[in-house]
Amino acid sequence: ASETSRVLSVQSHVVHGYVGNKSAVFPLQLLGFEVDSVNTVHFSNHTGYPSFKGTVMTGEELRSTMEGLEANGLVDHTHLLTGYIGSESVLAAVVEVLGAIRQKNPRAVYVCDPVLGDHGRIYTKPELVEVYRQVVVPLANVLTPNQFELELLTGREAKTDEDILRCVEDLHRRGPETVVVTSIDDAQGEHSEGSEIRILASTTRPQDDGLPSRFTLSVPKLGSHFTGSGDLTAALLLAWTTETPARLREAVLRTVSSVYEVLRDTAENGEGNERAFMKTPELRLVQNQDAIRSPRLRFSDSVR
Ligand code: PXL
Repeated sequence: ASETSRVLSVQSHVVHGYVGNKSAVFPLQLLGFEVDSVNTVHFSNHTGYPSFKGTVMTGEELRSTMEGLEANGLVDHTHLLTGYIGSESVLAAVVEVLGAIRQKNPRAVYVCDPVLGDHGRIYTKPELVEVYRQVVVPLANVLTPNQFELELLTGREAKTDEDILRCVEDLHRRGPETVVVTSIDDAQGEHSEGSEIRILASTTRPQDDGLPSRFTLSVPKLGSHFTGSGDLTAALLLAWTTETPARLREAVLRTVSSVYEVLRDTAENGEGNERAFMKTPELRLVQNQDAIRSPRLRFSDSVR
């Protein structure tokens, strides 16, 4: 980032492994961003393991933390980034946090990954859907739903390309200038190897590269699902859309290229944890700093 950007990242913390802030903070720092992190949960490991232990922050605790920052003049962020949020009370407090940030800096950018579920299954509290729809979505500048979250946030089906475009239009009308649908699964829920997922990006901001403000790109699906890859994607998208605010295609290609390289290397060289019966390894972020800092651009020829 040219002028130093300061991100407030409100996400999970895990002692072991890389989801939430553990997969967002280090990559953002590598790309030159100052990051203040609020840990909404403090867990031993992610919830995909056979068990986990830890504590969950309340909305009141988040408010109190913000009061501490405000009392010392430390609310001076250029960006807010949020991911998985476990309760309505924390989500309500997040809205207040954004209010406090924008009071100091009306141009502060909110990058919201509206984590609700995937492949037809809700994995947060269902009450959150309405709060995201009515309160959070209109406040976000950049929104990164998957295909299922797109349906939940718009109350429409998003099966065909026509459906998806209608949903994205609907979201633009309600607030976010940039929407990136992070995984369109044309195999409809099949985890079939060798096939592709598509990503659709759309912005209402005029582009200075003369390229369309809406496009899809296809990325090969890797064999397994890696926990934390969505958190990494949202963080990198924040970084690269800040770097090239009027060139969404470049920002998305950089993001997707980095994430692909990290996942490919994790699939190839990562080790699952035998004792925890974990077959999917943790993301290899530390080993892939170059891929994060300067991604070798891939997939340019699959953009439509
Ligand atoms: O990557 C999403 C995520 C965030 N936070 C916690 C998780 C997960 C995914 O499993 O367990 C605590």
